[in-house]
Amino acid sequence: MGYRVVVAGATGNVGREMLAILAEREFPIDEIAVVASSRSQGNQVEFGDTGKMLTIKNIEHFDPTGWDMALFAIGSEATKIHAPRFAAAGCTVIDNSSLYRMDPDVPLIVPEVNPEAIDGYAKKNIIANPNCSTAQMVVALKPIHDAAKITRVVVSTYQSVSGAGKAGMDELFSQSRNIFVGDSAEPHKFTKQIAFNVIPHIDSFLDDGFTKEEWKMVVETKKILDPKIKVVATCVRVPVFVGHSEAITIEMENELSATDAQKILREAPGIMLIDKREDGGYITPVECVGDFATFVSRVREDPTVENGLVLWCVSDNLRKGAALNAVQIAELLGRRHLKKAA
Ligand code: 2RA
Repeated sequence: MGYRVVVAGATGNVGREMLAILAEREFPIDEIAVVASSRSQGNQVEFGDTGKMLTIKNIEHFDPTGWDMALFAIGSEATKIHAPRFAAAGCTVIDNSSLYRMDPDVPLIVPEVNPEAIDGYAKKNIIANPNCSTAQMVVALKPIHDAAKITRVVVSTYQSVSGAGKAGMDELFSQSRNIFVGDSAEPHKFTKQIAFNVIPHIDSFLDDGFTKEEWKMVVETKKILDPKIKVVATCVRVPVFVGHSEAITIEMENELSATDAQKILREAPGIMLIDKREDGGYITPVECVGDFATFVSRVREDPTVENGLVLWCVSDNLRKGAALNAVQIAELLGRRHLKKAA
């Protein structure tokens, strides 16, 4: 016996990946519904590569009563309207927007890091999925924190345009083509030219000069991993279609050699260590696309502090950073609470 599952926002980058991953991981499903705004009503999407076509229903008119869980990838505005409605009808919402992430009554979950926190989900019947850049970073930090107690993290991100949705991907493609043929590279989605460029700005600016994306990395890491860890982030958009990269500098209370860190990371859940210390012996974003793992490379000791490490972390932002993590939360919810599947 399986679950009755809803995917909300099935036409977007993340919604499509949610369907693909539910199918790939053979999530136990008795019935699946896909919902989106009225604009997409009646369109069809494929359930992963199964050949099964699903017709999109209008979320406004969808009655969630009797459905077990809903994976939401519809943005904060629509989530504000529909998540409480689904949750009140008994359909547990796993939400990819930022709306509920810092709500004390909503668990913010990365299953490799804080699975036990899901036990508080019933307060609102909503579970939050973290921001993509946080998700992969905390997977990499968790085993190091367990071994040597991380005190401070300095992270610089190299985030792909797919994090900004299909419009971001379209802009990188069309600008690159236009530049080759001598046409205009006028930015629309991003604030500056993204093709053959990098932009040190993701999400809106806050009063202290940081961006909201940078703030999310700070507060979400504290909520998921440890409120005592200090984090400072610089988030940068790069001309890569899929796959976020991060250069992470870590300070720890206790000593941990690079060799011991490599050993620990090699065994850690969700991590694939590719660290050969030779030409090409590391992972780049194009190699992580479509993969489930968070890749870690270039682990080395930081000689400028007493107990420090530096590493490179790459992951498919549409997967571990969004859809995969949401499906892993659904699996965890099934294992710990909604135990109806065989
Ligand atoms: C980005 N973090 O990459 C966002 C997506 N959630 O823009």
